[in-house]
Amino acid sequence: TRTPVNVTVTGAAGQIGYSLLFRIASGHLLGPDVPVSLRLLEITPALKAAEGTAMELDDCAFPLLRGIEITDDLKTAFDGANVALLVGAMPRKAGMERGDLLSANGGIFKPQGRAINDHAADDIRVLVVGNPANTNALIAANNAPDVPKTRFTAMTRLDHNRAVAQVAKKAGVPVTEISNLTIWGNHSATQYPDLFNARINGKSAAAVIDDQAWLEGDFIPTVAKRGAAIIEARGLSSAASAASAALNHVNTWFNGTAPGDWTSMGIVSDGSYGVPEGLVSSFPVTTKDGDYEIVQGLDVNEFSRGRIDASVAELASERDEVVKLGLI
Ligand code: NAX
Repeated sequence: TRTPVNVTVTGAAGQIGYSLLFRIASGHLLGPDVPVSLRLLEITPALKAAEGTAMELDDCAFPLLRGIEITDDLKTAFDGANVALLVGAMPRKAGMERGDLLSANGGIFKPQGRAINDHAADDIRVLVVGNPANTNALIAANNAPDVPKTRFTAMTRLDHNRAVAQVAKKAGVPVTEISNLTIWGNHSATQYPDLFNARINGKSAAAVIDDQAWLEGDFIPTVAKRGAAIIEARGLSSAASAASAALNHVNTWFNGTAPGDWTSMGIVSDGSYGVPEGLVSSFPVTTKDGDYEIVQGLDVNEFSRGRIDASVAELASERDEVVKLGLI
């Protein structure tokens, strides 16, 4: 029998955690034949709630679930971790300045990056979900000097999936006909969902839809502001869809993108497409066996260039702020 993969989930007692853990344990993270052992990291006051979730996980008798450990200790949580999903973060509260938000999250992601550096397995792969996801990933990566920076990624797959769904709806086709979509930049309202390189049934999506007014006035803002629309409708932020996207992100990372297609991941830039090296920005990537490569040579028209530059400028200013705060 295969050795279980150690999967660490932070913020395990939260909303996303509650949607995520049951699907990890039933094989949706790594595949239907990969046993997993879960490490749940929570802050001390939330340990009891995490224990309740663990009781329910036991009660599902999932064949792939080989163990659950619940802890508020970083070393225990990341010891031997092969995959880490960093979900727990400090949300923005009313009246909070961006510096306050980044500083509060630095207090979480700096020590977590350090603990991953010191205790995780050599093959560790990290997905940051907690917001501001790109900059939290930047902080964690820069505090783990012995881990290759390529192992730290931020989630833009939810934005990607939202964009796929909107394009499919507009074109009146199933989501399976949409491919080659890209989210560029930050997981924030400045993100740029790129329809010019996307395809519907193999044909240029922008040409098939051919409606710049819809693209600018409807599609981009709907995707970029979807999180706020969910809060408005549900009274709570996206949880099941965020968990589903996190599973997609890791599953695609290990099991590969389809031939000819790609996905969107927030990754440490190597300077491609004019995104300054070192920033954690979303790119089109192909994946295979836990590695990824940025898709090169895509056409970036003037409209796309302006949008990408604006989102990247926001990332650069977040980075400048965390440098100023001494977090990286
Ligand atoms: P919840 O507030 O329901 O849960 C967060 C959990 O994290 C809580 O149980 C809290 O105790 C725990 N936590 C806080 N600090 C911690 C620490 N230092 N170590 C371990 N656990 C800690 O939030 P939820 O709705 O689950 O969302 C989690 C994060 O995902 C938020 O930051 C949210 O903004 C972010 N999101 C990111 C998305 C993305 O696409 N990248 C989309 C969905 C979501 O909004």
